[in-house]
Amino acid sequence: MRIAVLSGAGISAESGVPTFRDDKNGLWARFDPYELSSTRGWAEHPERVWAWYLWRHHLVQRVQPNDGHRAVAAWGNHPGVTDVAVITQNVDNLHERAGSAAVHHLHGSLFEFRCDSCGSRYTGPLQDVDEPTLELTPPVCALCAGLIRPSIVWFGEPLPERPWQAAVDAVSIADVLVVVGTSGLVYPAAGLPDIALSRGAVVIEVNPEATPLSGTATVTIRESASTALPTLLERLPVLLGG
Ligand code: BV8
Repeated sequence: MRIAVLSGAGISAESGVPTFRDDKNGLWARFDPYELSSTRGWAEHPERVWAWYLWRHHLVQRVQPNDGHRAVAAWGNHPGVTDVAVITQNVDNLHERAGSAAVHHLHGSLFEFRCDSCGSRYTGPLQDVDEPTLELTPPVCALCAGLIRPSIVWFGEPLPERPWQAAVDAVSIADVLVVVGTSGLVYPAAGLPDIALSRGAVVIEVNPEATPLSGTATVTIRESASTALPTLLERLPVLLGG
């Protein structure tokens, strides 16, 4: 059985990583996250955007993967499972730290940085933030003096070709697609389950809340990721009415 997983911020919520909309951290609560993670937000307030990402970079390093991430990483050893492809909208590295090998980051990563002008990868020093700071000056590129930015896909930016194609390929051959912890509002990622459904693959949604996918998913499990995922494969026969 080939499994594909599409995860969103909800799978990391139980690790203590605020979801995209629910980050009530005082400093940025008054800013619209869609504004902060957009090309316009970066153009207008690079110091504010840089400080927000560095704070999130700091937070993720101090939390651990949870039972949901670990369950997904263990599915590759499950009898009958021949392949597990992890597609994530998240910019944290918790799937990797839980042991998942092939993780396709559709929206980039908090741990990769590049020059906003010449695109060259940045591996230089970062300010170490222990407290949330509202503004920090981004480093400058040694090659062209452009601003260093996180290698994250902002609203209005195209998704990176390789992870996107890998995601489309994975949902095009999967027998089961598990969609976990995403509100299913952000495109083109939110269109991936439709590809699986159009082929007759089983699509299982794991989310305590209803989403636009709930009406079309084969099975909807109203549970948290760390509750549902560890026993999901064992429950498949019952879930699918076998
Ligand atoms: C693009 C990085 C084109 C930033 C993010 C139609 C087609 C194509 C594009 C569009 C379209 N319509 C509109 C667009 C534009 C836009 C878009 O989709 N807008 C939305 C708002 C309508 N899309 C784009 O701009 C994309 N680019 O299309 O480019 C293009 C082509 C060529 C040339 C130029 C341009 C780029 C989108 C990527 C944006 N970047 N992330 C960052 O993270 O800082 S998206 C960001 O928001 C997250 O990654 C996440 O994917 C999304 C939503 O965040 P959250 O709500 O926090 O998380 P999530 O949605 O996952 O919801 C949490 C869920 O978890 C909830 O349902 C909750 O119930 C559940 N949950 C909570 N706890 C648990 C749980 N579940 C399980 N267990 C729990 N314990």
